[in-house]
Amino acid sequence: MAILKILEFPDPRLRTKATPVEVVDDDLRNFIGDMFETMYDAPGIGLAATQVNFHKRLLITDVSVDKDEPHVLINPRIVEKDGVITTDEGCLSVPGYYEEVERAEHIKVQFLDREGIAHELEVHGLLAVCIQHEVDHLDGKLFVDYLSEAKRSRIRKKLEKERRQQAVVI
Ligand code: GNR
Ligand code: NI
Repeated sequence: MAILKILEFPDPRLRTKATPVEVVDDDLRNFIGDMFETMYDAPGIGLAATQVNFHKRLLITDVSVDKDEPHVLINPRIVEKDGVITTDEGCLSVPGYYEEVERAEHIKVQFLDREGIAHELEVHGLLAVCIQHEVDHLDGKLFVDYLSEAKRSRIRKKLEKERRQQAVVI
């Protein structure tokens, strides 16, 4: 197992559109293990492969308090969306910033699990929000894209400045 490096906004690699997973094999399952270790270590409630520079359609989540409800969604497809929910969203690729985002409150999603078996899941609330946030990553989209240009560029400038200062220290 290994903790993977998480790409941070405005890294252009976060804008990559991920392509479908074609084979679910042991290599992929090992990588999924590394993704869970990375997500729980961060800590976060979700992680898309895009964030760890792997551009295949794969995401994981665990929104439980006890961190004992892991979900693996390979080639996820959101086939129904209903209702509206506003959440204070954060992102491991936009560290330190939280902003309100509106999404569907209830979704139906089709996907393969880590054995390659097809499932359909109906979820609502935070898990639905998290899956939508992760599917956005797979399409190269970030929650800051829902904010005003002014807010997004303020966040980008602050993160770029922080990174420059880190570069000096190291
Ligand atoms: O850890 C995370 N918390 C979170 C909170 C509200 C809405 C979405 C999220 S996902 C985020 C982890 C992450 O960046 N996943 O891509
Ligand atoms: Ni994110």
